[in-house]
Amino acid sequence: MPFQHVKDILSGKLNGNRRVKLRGWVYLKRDLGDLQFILLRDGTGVMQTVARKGVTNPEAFEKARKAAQESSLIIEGSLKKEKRAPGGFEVLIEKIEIVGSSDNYPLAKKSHGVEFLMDNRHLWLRSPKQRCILRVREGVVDAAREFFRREDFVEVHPPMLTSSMVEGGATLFQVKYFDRKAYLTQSSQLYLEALIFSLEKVWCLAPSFRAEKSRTRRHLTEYWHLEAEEAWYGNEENIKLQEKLVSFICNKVGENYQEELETFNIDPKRLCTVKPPFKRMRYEEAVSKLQRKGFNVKYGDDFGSREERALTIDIKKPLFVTNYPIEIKAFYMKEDPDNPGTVLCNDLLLPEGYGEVIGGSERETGYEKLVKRIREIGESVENYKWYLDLRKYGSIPHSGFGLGIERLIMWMLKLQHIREAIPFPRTPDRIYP
Ligand code: NSS
Repeated sequence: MPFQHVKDILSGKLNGNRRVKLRGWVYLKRDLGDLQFILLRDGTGVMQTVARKGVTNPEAFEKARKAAQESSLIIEGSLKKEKRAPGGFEVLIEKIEIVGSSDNYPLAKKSHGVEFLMDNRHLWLRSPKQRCILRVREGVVDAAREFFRREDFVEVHPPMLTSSMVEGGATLFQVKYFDRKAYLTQSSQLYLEALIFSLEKVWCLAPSFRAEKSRTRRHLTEYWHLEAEEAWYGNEENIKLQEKLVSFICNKVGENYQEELETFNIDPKRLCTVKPPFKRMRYEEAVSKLQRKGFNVKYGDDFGSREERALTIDIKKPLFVTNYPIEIKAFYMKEDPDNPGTVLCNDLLLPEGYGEVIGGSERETGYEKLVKRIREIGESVENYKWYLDLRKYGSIPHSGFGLGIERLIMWMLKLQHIREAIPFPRTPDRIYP
């Protein structure tokens, strides 16, 4: 007899009153003496199963009684409608096989401290909420892929081992590369810039690494970076693309992940109503706003989590902050000819205090200007020879951006900390499990 999945049964694909065969793990056990309830979890959902003394054969009843939380089981039985069961169905156990026992499951208690949960992340991932996050995460990536396909972008695969920095030497992870130095990539941007000369519009989803010592709720040392680069796009088209992408992802997840959202008490409308255009604010206006709120910031200071929180705590829509001063932004950003001293860039800040999720810009195309900026930040021009070649052979206007997947998920599900948005988070204090 073939195995069935819980999802197919609960969705009504398989009718009631028939035999079923399931395999999975004991999510919850209720021992009522003559009744042994086992909530069995497989990769797709949770099914109530029950062994009844006097009805279930004694051998199967005994195994059901013994099966502890998180042991793996194969259960055969008859399916029937049961209003009181989660999902409206119940399986009356006839046969049961304990595939793998599980004694003293470390997470059996109802509540645990965060550090304990993180030490047991490999087990914690089995819990209902964590499973929902993982599903939504897949939904985000799925929607992004659909979006880029519709917009005629080509998905590409840049390297993770690199020979130079993109986003500042302070957060570079150095690795030994045989007898040379190499770095873990901070962003695939420079490689995407090379690839647009071949394919025009490209995107990628890849890990980025930042040796950030800051222990905040929104920093990982390894995160998944969704980046796009567009030939012939100016800053304005780049901004429009970003708001369209974020809206598309939110709408798709809002439509297709209602059950998961419900688990987090989130009304799907919150995501379904995200629509362009987003609000915009120039950097200098943001500084004034922060000063009015009592922040000790002045023109030329970069914003951290606190400032971004203050800018977004009262708003319901994402906010673009544009035209940052050239001194505090990356070397590759193009100076705004209409507002010298500022660059054609944007950060996209998520509402309700969540802050930055995207950094984007139009790229500097002038060869000499780029050489000057590379020298100013103390980098060797030799290391960027290949990148500078892009300005020598058929240079064109172009723009791009990078979105932190975990930050988006964090906002979507109102997570308190970024560590829950990724299966195995890496932070300065944690590289286990
Ligand atoms: O540094 S960024 O602002 N921009 C770039 O890396 C550009 N080179 C991207 C591009 O134009 N192709 O990072 C982009 C986003 C940022 O807005 C965050 O959402 C996310 O990457 N990010 C992070 N997420 C989690 N943890 C850390 N440490 C982190 N750093 C950036």
